[in-house]
Amino acid sequence: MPYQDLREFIAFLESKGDLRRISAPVDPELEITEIAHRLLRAGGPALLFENVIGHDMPVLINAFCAERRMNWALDVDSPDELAARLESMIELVQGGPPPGIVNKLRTLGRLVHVGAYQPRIISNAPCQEVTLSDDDVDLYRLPIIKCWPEDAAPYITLPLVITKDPETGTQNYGIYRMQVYDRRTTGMHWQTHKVGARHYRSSGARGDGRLEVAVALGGDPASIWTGSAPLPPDIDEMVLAGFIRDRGVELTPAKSVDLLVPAHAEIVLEGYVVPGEERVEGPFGDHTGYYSLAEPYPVFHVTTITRRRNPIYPTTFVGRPPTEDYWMGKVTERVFLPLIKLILPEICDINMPAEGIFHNLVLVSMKKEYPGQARKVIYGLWGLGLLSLTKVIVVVDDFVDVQNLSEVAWRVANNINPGADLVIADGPIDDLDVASPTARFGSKLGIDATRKGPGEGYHRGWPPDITMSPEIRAQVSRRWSELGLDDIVPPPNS
Ligand SMILES: [Mn+2]
Repeated sequence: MPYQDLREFIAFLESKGDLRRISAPVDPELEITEIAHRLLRAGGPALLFENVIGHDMPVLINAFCAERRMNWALDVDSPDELAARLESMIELVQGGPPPGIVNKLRTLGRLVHVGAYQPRIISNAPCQEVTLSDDDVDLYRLPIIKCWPEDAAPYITLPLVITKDPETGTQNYGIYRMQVYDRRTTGMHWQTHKVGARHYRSSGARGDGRLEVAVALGGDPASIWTGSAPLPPDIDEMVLAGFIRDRGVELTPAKSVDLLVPAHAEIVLEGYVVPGEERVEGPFGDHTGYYSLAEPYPVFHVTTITRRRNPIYPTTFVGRPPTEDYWMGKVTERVFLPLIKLILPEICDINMPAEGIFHNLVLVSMKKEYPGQARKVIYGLWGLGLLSLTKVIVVVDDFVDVQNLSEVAWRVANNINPGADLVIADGPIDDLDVASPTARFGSKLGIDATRKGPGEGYHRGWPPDITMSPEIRAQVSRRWSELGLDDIVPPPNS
């Protein structure tokens, strides 16, 4: 059975010895970050702070910042399992016809409608055991942490922000940070290219006033993760969560807004944003490792809070990579690879190393069959969903292990002829990019580090890799013990 809620996941982590309860008093301002950061760097357990100064609500942090905990969260041995399940489902849905690009895109669309994974609507939801409205709404009663010294305020950092497309009625779930302005208002940092921001823009375009928003804190771990995943706009995060869990997620109607919210969340904030109303948001210590500077963003007005009787407040912090979002994003990289291959089938593997915080550096291996194909991959990725924000794309041949940064550096440094192998282009860039003089628009670099052939103007004959002949390797293995070197290099197969 999949985890019903956050507390079942906490209990599981505890049973694995991978969660530590801390009963000493801790300050939600900076102190929790410093403690959690030290544990993160040490590869330590998830933390449940039970005695947060000024609050009676426990704080969960570091729940996802290890490969093992991400795997447990999604109930897999490795994210490749999920990728394989997704791949076989794609094949199933795709059926017989030759998979042209249009068919492939339809496949993606059809995945949305797989009934077994659709959310189920329930009443009497745990997330609504207590309802607070009007003057009882007070965000300062939540143990919201201030992550870094220059942060403008405390931030809600692990919210599942729920909005509905004003045109189609489809709900979207995204994780966007929320700066607390006062008891009943926060910032809503949905970045330009995120679906929440699209809903906000189209509600403004229609001029019909408020866009209703609900924010779920806590819930089952698969739902939390899917909120962080860059799904195409019309793919429902809760269907993906249902697919991962092999069981539909339970939702319930919110109390004061026309939205469905995860029934097993710990806390739900209900309210609205007004098109055109913006307020300075930031600075915030971001996952770039820099503070993102103050900029205007929409304002979220909280009108109602529902919660469990004894809720747990989940949070995270980001900073110089790797921080927790790296492990959440690594799963995204693995799970989305089959979807990327639907569009660019020559791609073998992808690595988004921690240092590149996803969109700054993407390493790709590909099977090159014709001249210029690496550029096709570069341009293709720059046209594909949120990968369009990628600043640097490095393409290597299929036999290069892109998960091995040393090998990639070696191949790239050797293989490129910079005058011929670099592509510089302009396009949309991430809101958080610090280098471009213009926000959200800037330049990108593609590096073709594949072997070149005559079709690409290279006529010298690409040199072979150096490897020892198999006969000699076998012979030396057989004779290894005789050489008396076992104490330095153990004999093969020992
Ligand atoms: Mn979405």
